Amino acid sequence: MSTESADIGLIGLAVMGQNLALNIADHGYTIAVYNRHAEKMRDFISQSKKNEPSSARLLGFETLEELTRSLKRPRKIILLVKAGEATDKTIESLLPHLEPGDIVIDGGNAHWLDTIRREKDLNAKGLRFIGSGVSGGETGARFGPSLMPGGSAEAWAELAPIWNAVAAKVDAQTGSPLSGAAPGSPVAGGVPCTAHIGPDGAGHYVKMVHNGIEYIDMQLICEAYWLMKNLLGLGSDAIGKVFQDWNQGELSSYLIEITGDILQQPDTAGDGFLVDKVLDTAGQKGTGLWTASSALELGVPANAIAEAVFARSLSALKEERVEASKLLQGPETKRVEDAAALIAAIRDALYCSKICAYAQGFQLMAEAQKIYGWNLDFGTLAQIWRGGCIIRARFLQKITDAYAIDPGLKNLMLDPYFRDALHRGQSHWRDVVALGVRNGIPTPAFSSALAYFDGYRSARLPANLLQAQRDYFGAHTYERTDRPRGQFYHLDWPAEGRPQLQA
Ligand code: NBP
Repeated sequence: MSTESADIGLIGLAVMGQNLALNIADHGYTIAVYNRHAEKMRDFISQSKKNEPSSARLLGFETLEELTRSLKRPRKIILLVKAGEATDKTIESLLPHLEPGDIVIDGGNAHWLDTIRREKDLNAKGLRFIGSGVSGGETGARFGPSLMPGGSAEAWAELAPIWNAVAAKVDAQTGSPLSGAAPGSPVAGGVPCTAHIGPDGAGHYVKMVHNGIEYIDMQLICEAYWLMKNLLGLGSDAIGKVFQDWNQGELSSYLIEITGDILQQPDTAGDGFLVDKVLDTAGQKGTGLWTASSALELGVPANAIAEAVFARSLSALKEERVEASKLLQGPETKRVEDAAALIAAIRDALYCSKICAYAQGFQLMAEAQKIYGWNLDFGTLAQIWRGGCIIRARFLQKITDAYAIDPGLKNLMLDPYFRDALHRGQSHWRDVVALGVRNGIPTPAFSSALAYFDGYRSARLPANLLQAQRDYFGAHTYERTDRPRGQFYHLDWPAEGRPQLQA
């Protein structure tokens, strides 16, 4: 094997690594691959030789020394290993084989603070580091993911040609996703769904928020399904058709599309539809939790995103819920007669809640960038989520448009398009939440998004009483509405001037 012949290297040949390697090879780059357990690498290379036209550009290596020797300089090496300790261990074992200027690219779902630490450590050794979010699961990795790289601008400049080539593409005018003529065939033209997000951990932070939004998007869809099932008594296939229909309009998105498919999938192992047999418990990995806890730490009211994480936690209490269902009573669920009207109302509730969810995600990124010194381009972020990733949706173009009109937009809900949508949909949204409450059907995401909307549009909230309580028991002081901001008062509670209680 000639040395320095490969354009890029990749470590970690599980589902993501294999698919991204094939995608890179499809785009004309020679890629050197390695896996800790070499058998996986050998299987991958031999399978690819049978099935993949671009397999000649895949070079497999059994040692890191051979892998790094095969790479053009400065070396570019992608890590797609299990996030966390495995990433540190892999970097550790790679270090002896690298030299100043080389670039390590972590495509795993790393915590942004780990990425900041790793970049610092590698920079101190003269190496460069890019933490790149990769979204779209295995199909995205194979045929065009959304890629969110964070790191120095000059390291990004070296990676950009490959990242631009392999990323999903969207139409420059409409923002609609473009696809190749055949699976795996590179897409000509279009705007790549990648851009330099910012320094150090910016890419992984943005990927984390993307995943947090994915959580709430999925939960909102589940609540819409559950309301139709319980209030209208519709079968899964009929609800699937509603989602298919919604996918033609402003709710059009990958998640709505696959929901239509999922709901209409017959059970191949029995009667009826598969979804009705799937156990109602959902797990959660790190990124949803990280998004919610980052919001708590930064004091950003991302309550709907957090609710989506809690909804999964509640679903996981299956045995407890089954027991509780025998002991705790709620109202009887009453069927709604006018199916068309309720479906239209649920659609509006879903759209309004989605606007709030995205507003929260973007608020969170806006706050984080102040802490970490990033300068995020929110319109571009929405653009690179338009293709390749799980939350891709027509709606995202409206977010890009909103930030094009006003780059300093404080909250997405204030943009004229979204404001109008909220005004048009809110009556239905309130009806749907009220129906859920009256019938004992939990709608935590719809309800918390509505509470966010109502809270954000309230010039006055009851926090006056709350602050007075804090001053009463903890001398935390308060400001007054009739004096300038920044002047703090304390009362020695219970105080003079209080009406005397009658004996
Ligand atoms: P996994 O997250 O399941 O990781 C498996 C890979 O990590 C294997 O190649 C394994 O090698 C390697 N690995 C482990 Br585990 N410990 C290692 C160590 N100490 N040193 C070297 N290699 C080690 O794979 P994945 O699902 O393909 O995901 C890869 C990354 O991409 C993860 O960070 C994930 O969070 C992220 N991601 C995944 C998705 C998705 O849809 N799956 C989407 C977006 C991002 P072995 O074969 O020798 O055990």
